[in-house]
Amino acid sequence: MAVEVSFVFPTHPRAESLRIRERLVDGFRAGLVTPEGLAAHGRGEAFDYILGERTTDEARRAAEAAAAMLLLAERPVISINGNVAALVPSEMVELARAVDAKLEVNLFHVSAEREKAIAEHLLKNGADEVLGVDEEFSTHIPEVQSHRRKVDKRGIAVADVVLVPLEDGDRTEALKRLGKRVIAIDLNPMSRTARAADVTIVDNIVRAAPLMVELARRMSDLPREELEKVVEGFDNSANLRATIGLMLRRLEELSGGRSR
Ligand code: PTJ
Repeated sequence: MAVEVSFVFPTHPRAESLRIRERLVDGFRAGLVTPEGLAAHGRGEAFDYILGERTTDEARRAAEAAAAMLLLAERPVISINGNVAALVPSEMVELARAVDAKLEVNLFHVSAEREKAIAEHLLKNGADEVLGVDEEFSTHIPEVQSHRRKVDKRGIAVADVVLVPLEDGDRTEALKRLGKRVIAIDLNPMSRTARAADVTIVDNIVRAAPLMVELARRMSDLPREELEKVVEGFDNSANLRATIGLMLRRLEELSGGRSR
């Protein structure tokens, strides 16, 4: 992906956040990200700001449960949209490799050109195979009300565990109705996706993705019973409540006069 000239001074107090934003804008210019993806990122940034732009203990616990769930899965699939492809392409490829999952392009704002561009981008970043772009293997999940209903027969259609980073609503509930286990990465702990998923990692994907790769590699030697204990010991609703509690405390702190 061609990197535009950076306008971010390294000394800027919000340099990292601005760099991430630039990555997304580069992704938009390269035809990976939909314009709505820029707005979606802004919403994520607001939640990240409230969380203190760090991986909380709650997010780490969720990432552990997610890594265990992916390692235990028989047919895990990682769903890739435009924002994910622009922000963490190589991390998603590494994660797929670490847990032996398939990568599938699945877009909300459907576009054949963008599907192709995203698949090529993932291949350039080391993927061996990318599903979701070959019409021959395309099928539909009637339960899903959006364009995301178009899935790959070799991927999401037959998956037992699906990772849906930066999701947009009804699909998680539909995948659950189909008996699949769903892992979400979403900075909004109040979203429908966050509440419907089996495991929700409330963290910025730029931090959550490398953390998941590290955990998946480290946990890959654990016996199945250990992994099962990690999954069974995780309570998504309690974890989300704790995260919302953290946000409230952070807002209290900020209202006490601290700001950046
Ligand atoms: O590429 P497409 O067509 O599939 O479209 C992708 C977007 C993200 C535009 C689409 O899925 C969408 O409209 O999503 P929403 O409904 O805006 O939801 C995205 C969720 O991701 C929101 O809850 C945001 O808070 C959250 N989010 C945004 N950026 C990040 C994030 N969560 C984690 N890390 C981020 N960097």
